Amino acid sequence: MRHYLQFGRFGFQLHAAEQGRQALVMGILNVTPDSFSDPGKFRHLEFALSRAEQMILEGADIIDIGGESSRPGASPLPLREELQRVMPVLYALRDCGKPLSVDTYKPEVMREAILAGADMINDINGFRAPGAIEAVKDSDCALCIMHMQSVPQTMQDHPQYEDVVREVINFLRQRVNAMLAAGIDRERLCIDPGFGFGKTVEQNYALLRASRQLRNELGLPILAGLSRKSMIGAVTGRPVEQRLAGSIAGALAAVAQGAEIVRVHDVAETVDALKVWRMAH
Ligand code: YH5
Repeated sequence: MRHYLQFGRFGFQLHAAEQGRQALVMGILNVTPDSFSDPGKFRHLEFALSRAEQMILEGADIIDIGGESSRPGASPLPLREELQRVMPVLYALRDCGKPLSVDTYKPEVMREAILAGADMINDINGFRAPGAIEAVKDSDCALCIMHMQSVPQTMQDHPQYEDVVREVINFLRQRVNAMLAAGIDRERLCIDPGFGFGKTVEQNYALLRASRQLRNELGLPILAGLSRKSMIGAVTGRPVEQRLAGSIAGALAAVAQGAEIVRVHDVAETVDALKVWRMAH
């Protein structure tokens, strides 16, 4: 199954095996100022831009800009604050030559980001917020629909499913249908099982093993984000700063299951791993 994904100004023939590899690498760009080390409030912007430049040199295909930490237990970021973090980075990277994704679930941020030229909206909430679908429908940016049970503050407290794979597929199908019903072109959509978002370690791996099934049942490309997550830590026994090898194995496992896009912190290492991986296929 080959997919075309419309990415705003860009279009990708996924699995076209261009550039010597078969999956696209989305580099994670967190824009989170630290008020202690950043009293002038601009160093975080400089830092984010140099990190983006580095990821592009390392072979990132997409840059995913996020202002709000969606880690378990994290509290929501006020709208104004999120805009103040994300928008300057988006404007500054506008002409970097790579598609720009914005990781947000707030319809107001989606609208602003699209006006500023974002090529993808990556919503951990699956476009469930009132007004989210309206905010994105009249554009041509790609849309990543992710599954999450509950909300980031409490999602890891008691993840509960009778059949996690079936329930994630049903959720994603329902969201895809809602977006298609709003008139959104199918070529703009990709889906994501949402590793770590209201799932136990076992449930995360059940979803990883079932990724091809998700892709085949829904007929849409898969974006997978496992980089440095607790599902890697749980198996390796490693703290977050020592999860590189485990994260690469996770990315390759997702690609083996048909994932077209992998969302990672460590771009250079993942690109290398995918280059070698591809030669064996
Ligand atoms: C995702 O999977 N994840 S933000 C906890 C960690 C490490 C990393 C240390 N946005 C995804 O990256 N968007 C995030 O433990 C995402 N898919 C998509 N589409 C969380 C994150 C992280 C959380």
